[in-house]
Amino acid sequence: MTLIESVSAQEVLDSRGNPTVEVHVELDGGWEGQAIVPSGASTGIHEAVELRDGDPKRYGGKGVLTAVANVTDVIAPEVIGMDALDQVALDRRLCELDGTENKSRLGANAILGVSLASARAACEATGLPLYRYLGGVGAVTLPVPQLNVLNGGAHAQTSVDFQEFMFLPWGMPTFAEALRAGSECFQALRAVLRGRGLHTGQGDEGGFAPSLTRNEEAVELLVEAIARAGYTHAQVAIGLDPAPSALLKDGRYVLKGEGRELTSAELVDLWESWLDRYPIVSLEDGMAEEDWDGWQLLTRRLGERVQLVGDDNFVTNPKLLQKGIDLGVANAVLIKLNQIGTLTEAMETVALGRAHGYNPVVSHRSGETEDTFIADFVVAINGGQLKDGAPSRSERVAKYNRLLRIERELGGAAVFAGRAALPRASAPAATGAR
Ligand code: 2PG
Ligand code: MG
Repeated sequence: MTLIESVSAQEVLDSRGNPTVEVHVELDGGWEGQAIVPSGASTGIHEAVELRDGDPKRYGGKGVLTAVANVTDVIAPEVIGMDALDQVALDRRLCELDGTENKSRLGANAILGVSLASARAACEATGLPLYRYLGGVGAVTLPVPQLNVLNGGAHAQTSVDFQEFMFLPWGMPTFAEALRAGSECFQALRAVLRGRGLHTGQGDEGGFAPSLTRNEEAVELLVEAIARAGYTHAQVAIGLDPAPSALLKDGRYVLKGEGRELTSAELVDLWESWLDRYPIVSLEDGMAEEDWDGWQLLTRRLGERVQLVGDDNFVTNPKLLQKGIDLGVANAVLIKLNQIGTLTEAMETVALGRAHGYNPVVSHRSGETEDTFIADFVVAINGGQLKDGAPSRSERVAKYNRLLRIERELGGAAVFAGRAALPRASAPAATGAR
């Protein structure tokens, strides 16, 4: 009853208006599953390959008809007849069919679409909610949301060099209350920006995208918004993803908006001075993906007092995460399903990280869709943190709303991850100033 009977695909649009892959899987028992693949802008160089047609006459070369054809013509005939309940076997088969290290033959967008749509169909067959199917009876943890409320870098066309400035409502009792706090701080931020005559137009992840003269001003604005909304830093803290891989030129970090350049050591100094003065509890990609020495220095200097999340350097890849573990780099790992390309491999990366004290932070991409798979996924793995953009724009809000429904469904069994999700930042030394 759970054997894959048909696999179809089509080109649909993501939140930036770019094409992406949607896959539909049907089982012989009649159950169906669907998935839409997201797409990044500040992608890591070692990410699994997102196959684009390159035909300048369609969508500026960004069409995905080749990936769609790979699903229907290459993958479908090979996976029809497989049991959708055996996700590991399916994902292994998908990797074999591709045959490359980085999924460049069939495309990670084609492969992930099949992997997730099939998981959904199998889930339908069991009659369980997706988080319960994927995670079992122990899947009860609602994540601390990382709400990206001020967008810069590759996600906005402004003078702000750093990409993401986030609210982390970590000290609230439930997910619903955390989301309320995040949303109230977001509205307060709008008022703070208006009060200063700054733009409240939004960037790719729904956060505001004002032009600022100094990157640090963005953090000041968030701090002001938290106070204006009436929250303490023990309730709502701050997270950053500067995405500096895009800033590194000839060994120096070029802050164009500020007209200055920093060495790796100077960038560590900058983060340290921010940690001393602001309630920052999570720093993702404090260094560029290839600056392993800078990453080591950063981890040595600040790893005891703040969550250091590896994104571009690990790209959800167990091999690269292992390299980071061996080198003593970062202390948490970002999990983006399309960076690696199958559900099974993403779960492997989560398990490897956990075995070495690296907490997972599940993440959306800047190009998102109405697909809410990651909301169920983060509950399934008891992940504890979900980075999903601002509480604004439906492709972001859809995931937050799904989590509200899951929390309600779990009732008394639901556990909000809260401050325990960020153990380093919760240490007395780090919170003393707050
Ligand atoms: C990141 C992501 C998501 P993108 O850098 O963490 O916020 O951005 O999807 O553009 O890679
Ligand atoms: Mg990132």
